[in-house]
Amino acid sequence: MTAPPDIVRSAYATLAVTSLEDARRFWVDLLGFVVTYEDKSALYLRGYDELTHHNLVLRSGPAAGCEALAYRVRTENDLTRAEAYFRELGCRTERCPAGHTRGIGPTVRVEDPLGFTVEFFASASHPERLQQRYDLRRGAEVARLDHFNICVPDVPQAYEYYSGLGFGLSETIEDSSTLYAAWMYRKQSVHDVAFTGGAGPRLHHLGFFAHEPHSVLRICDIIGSLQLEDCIERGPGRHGVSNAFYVYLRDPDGHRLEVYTSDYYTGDPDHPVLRWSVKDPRRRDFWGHPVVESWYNEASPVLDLNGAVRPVSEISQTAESSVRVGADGYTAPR
Ligand code: 4SX
Ligand code: FE2
Repeated sequence: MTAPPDIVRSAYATLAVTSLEDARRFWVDLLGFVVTYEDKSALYLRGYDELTHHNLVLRSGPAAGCEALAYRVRTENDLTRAEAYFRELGCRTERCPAGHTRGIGPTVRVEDPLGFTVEFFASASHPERLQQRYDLRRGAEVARLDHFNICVPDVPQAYEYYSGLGFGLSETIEDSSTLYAAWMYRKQSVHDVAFTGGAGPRLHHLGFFAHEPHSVLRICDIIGSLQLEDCIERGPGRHGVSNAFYVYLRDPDGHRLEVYTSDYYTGDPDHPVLRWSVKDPRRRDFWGHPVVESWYNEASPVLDLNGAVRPVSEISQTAESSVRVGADGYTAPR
């Protein structure tokens, strides 16, 4: 078996949106993302701490969907390794020259075994450093992309596949017979990718890091003042898993993002896994607040390498949302 590429971190995602104008109003004007570059067909956005070209590409398309999830790899050699690794798994791969994705070096793009379109890159251009431009910060004051959360019909299969890619496991939700959800990392944080059991492949959300709980509360207040409260889906609250302080928002196409702060370091080689019982009402909200049904059920379609919508497979294990008892409607009281 070919060695997997050395993945550094989750770096950016490309989403197809049906109105670039509406998307710009939401992501730039409201949330305060920084525009690295824009033209008629796409927006390249980053957080205030990001030192590469972008964390998010919004591309105008006929239907909303997730075009790609991108991981940075350590060297150009890892691109060759990625190509060999995914070919050996029987996956469709393609190599694109530098600039095919604006601001990014050569890429290897694959349709991964879970059905997601994944882009690997080893180099990117560096825009102006805005970390200490406090005068520019607006909206949610997002610092950088932190993670992808994906819907998969079979969580153990996703866990096995990402273990093979060298990801570590930080936390789970489980019981004696079922792995309902798992959080996995390459960088030294709780996750770069997490799995939500459900029809898939679909993108559940993009997680963006902010420095302060205040940023999470502030964006909620701004949204309330503008009477845009429909775009707040869940929270704000404190997660059990990851300990993050969070809120979930939906963009005009229904793409979900999370703005969150305060997870923790996982870089020690013997980092212990935290396993939450599916019956613990604090696992998804540490204060026991309900998780809305839409959060479990709705997600973005995934596009293949040709830009066509991928068919989804129904969940093939017990759904976490069917474990139905207790304070949040989904969990058992102790
Ligand atoms: O809902 S959970 O508390 O399990 C959770 C969801 C924890 C961390 C995350 O980033 C997330 O999206
Ligand atoms: Fe998340």
